Parts: sequence; C-alpha cells; structure tokens
Amino acid sequence: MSDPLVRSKRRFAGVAVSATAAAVALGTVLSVSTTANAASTLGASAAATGRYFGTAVAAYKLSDTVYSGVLDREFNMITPENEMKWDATEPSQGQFSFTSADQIVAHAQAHGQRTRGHALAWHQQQPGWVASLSGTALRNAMINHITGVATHYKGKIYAWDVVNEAFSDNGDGSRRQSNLQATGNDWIEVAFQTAHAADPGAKLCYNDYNTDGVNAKSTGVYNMVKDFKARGVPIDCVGFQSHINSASPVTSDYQANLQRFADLGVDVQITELDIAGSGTAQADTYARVVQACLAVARCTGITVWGIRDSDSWRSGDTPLLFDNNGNPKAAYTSTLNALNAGGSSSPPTTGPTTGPSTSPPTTGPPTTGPPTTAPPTTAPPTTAPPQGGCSASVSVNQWNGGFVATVTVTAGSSAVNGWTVGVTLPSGAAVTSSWSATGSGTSGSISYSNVSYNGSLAAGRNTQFGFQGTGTGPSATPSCTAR
Ligand code: G2I
Repeated sequence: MSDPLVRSKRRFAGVAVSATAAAVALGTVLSVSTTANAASTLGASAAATGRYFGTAVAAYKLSDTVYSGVLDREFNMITPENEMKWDATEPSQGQFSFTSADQIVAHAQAHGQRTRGHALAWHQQQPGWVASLSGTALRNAMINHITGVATHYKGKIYAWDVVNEAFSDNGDGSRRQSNLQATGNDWIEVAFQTAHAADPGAKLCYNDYNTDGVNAKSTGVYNMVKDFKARGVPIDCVGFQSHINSASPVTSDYQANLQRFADLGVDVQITELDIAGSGTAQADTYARVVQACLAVARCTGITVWGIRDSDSWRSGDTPLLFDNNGNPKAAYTSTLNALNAGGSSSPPTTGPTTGPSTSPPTTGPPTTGPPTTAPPTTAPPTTAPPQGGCSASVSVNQWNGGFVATVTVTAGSSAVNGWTVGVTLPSGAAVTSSWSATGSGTSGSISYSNVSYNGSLAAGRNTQFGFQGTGTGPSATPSCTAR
C-alpha cells in the first residue's frame, strides 16, 4: 500500500528555501546561503523532518581535531566503521574486546549523537578462530557472539545491522554461500531472534549493497523481509548501503525500491552512502539520494561512509562530502540544500511500528480571511486547547549515569506554527546539552520550544529534538502545547 505521506511534500516558509527546492528539482546545484528557515548543518536539517544524518567513524581518528570538529558539527548518528565487527569484538572465542567500540559510543553519547551498531553477523571480517568451525559449533558461536555484543551495548544502540550482506550477486536473488549460510537457511532469523533477546529496545536491521534499485538481489531480500514480517521474526529495518559509482548507479527506481520495503512495515535507511565522482555530477547524485529518502516517510536517516575523501575505504573515488582538508564540497552543499527543501516527516520512533491507518485530511486551509471584528477584551478561556494541538513522546537511551532522550513532537488535526514541550526530569538528573529545541533550564520541569526551522508542522506531521544529561532520563509522557 502506498503511504499517502509520500505524495505530500513538507514545505518550509521562505523564499531562499523554495528557490533551493526548485533548483534541486531541476537537477541544478546552487550554492544558496542558509536563512533563518534553513538548518545549517546536515544533522539539524535532517532532524527537521524527524530523520538523522550520520557517518561512519574510525575510533583512532577521534583525536584528529579536524575530523572530530566536522563530525560533531554536522552529524547526529555514528556507525563504527570497523570496531563492532566480529574480528574486532571477539578476537579469541569467548574473549570479548570492546575498547575501540566503547570509545566511539562514549564519544557519541558525549556529543548528543546516536549509534548504529555494525555488524553482528557477516561472512567477512570474521576472526581467525571462526574458520575452524562449522555446523552446530559455528551456529552456537554466532549466537554467543551476538548475545555478547548486543548485551554489552544494550540500550545504547539506535539500530543494529544484525545481518550484513547475506545475499549473492549472481542475479537469481538467492542467498550468498558462506560458512554461516552452511549452518542452515534459518541462520538469519536466528540472528535476529538472538539480537532481540539481548537488546529488545534496538531496531534490528538487515543491511546489504547492490540492493539500491528493484533488481533480483533486492527482490530476494524483499521476499525474506516479507516472510519474516509474516512469521513474526523481529526485523524492524532494512539498510541500503548505496555505494554508488558508474557500475552501480542510482537507478530511476531507487525511491520506489525504498518505498516497497517501507510498505512491508519496516523502516528503511541509507546506511553507507558514498558516490564516486566530483563537482556538479556528484553533487546532483547526492541530492537525488537525499530526495528519495525524504520522499519515503519510513526512510528514517542517511549515513555517509566516512567524513573526508581521505577517510574513505575507496578514497581514490573522492566519494564523500568533505575534501581531504575537511572543507565542504559541492556535494555537501547540494546535500544540505536537499535536506532543507524538506520531505515527508518520518514516523515517530516510538509507538506502533505500523503507520497510521487513516489518511491525512485532504481539505485545504480555510479560504476565508481572518475576522474583521475587534478582538475580545476578556481573556480567552484557559481550558480550551488550541485547535488540533500537538502531542509528544519521548524515547530514552539510558546507561549507568547518563541518558540521551529523543522527543517526537506530532501536530494534531491542524497545522501548528510553534510548539512547547514540557518534560520533567527526576531529581538528581541534569541536562548537559540539547539539540533542535531551546530549553528553559537544565533540571526539574523544563520547557523546550521549537527553534526556527522546526516550529511549523503540517497536520499529523512530526519532528524530533533531543537532549542528553547525567542521572536518570525522563519517564513520563511529555506535554505539548501548540501555537
Ligand atoms: O567495503 C565497504 C563496506 C561495505 N559494507 C560493509 C562495510 O563494513 C564495509 O566497510 C569497510 C570499511 O570501510 C573498511 O575500512 O569494510 C572493510 C572490511 O571490513 C574495511 O576494511 C578494513 C581492511 O580490510 C582491513 O585490512 C583493515 O584492518 O579496514 C580495517 C581497519 O582499517
């Protein structure tokens, strides 16, 4: 079933943003300065439609101040590039090693970023000891590995790539032959069930490459996801790596492919985006990918696979958004402009996993003007809520001593032009930083108000803001007041 939200593009007020949207639609990349209506970083701009913008990070580069400066300014989701893989986290059987991955997760938590876990089960980057195992011994080793890693990071991971790259490229949509596949065709669902048992709050994803359009491989994955949903295997999301070059281009059905997966009732995410090339051609392709995600309500975020071109696993292709000095490229500008042009809001991260079953109202705004009579001189009754109003929900990642809270603000049956969300922290808790909203204080009862770019929400649409702090995060449902 096609999601009605897809056809309804979110609009921001402001001439500069509209011009940007028009330019992007024409396939032209302009360097448009940001305005009060447009967020000026990738993360903030993605957050305006309830999405994230992330990057792969290498722990050993965090001490590079150019690298971490761009990371913390632009990105609000981090995927450890190698540090959570099997060879890194369990170099000897049963001996877990989390030092580098912990460093990345701590960095993310300290900077208000979330973490995508990558990858629990994969035929590559296996430690040497796995090669001697097969059958039940390998299956049990996989279960033990997933349990060990997912338990260590329980509550700290937004989404896990539970299984990575399990389908073949041979054009028939079949599974890839691997030692894990040889343990039995049910290894993938066992991996998901194991991850769910260890970290029930995380979203659980299947992740692959060359699945970015409608093709035999993506259809193989599609059929697996459909089967998993039908049988209640706990899968929440599908990652599309999107390593783009001339041999693997962005096809005209890129968006339709994301949508057909979303229509199965899973979130979709672009998980390892990089695009070979330079200049306008590269910039235009980045904009196309961003537009496709923004047009799919369940496309909840985009991750690029590295920060500077020199950080890329294929640096010769100069495939990223920043040059070797950390300066933004044309591709950065086109990506930011495409994000600022908006799209359908992503669904809340909490609550039911299926979308709303009712369509949004199809009637337009009232065509009559404002009343011409003088305003009443008595105060309006304080009990009547604003028409439609808004609601808020909070999801908290809690760890020993601190938390990150993500709040989803959803407009009611009418558009809102500003919102204030009331959050109550337990005693002893204190907010250390917040994003995409302005808070009235740091402890007790705090009012968070929208910032310039995320106050306007069409009826039924949502946006997100967040804050992190020490102590215990909020547990009660926040209040929401619309303007
Ligand atoms: O190959 C690109 C990506 C395809 N999808 C899954 C991703 O996990 C994968 O990422 C790449 C990393 O970007 C590379 O950095 O995965 C490669 C293999 O795991 C990573 O390369 C490895 C090298 O093969 C190792 O020799 C090296 O020790 O990076 C390691 C750490 O630098």
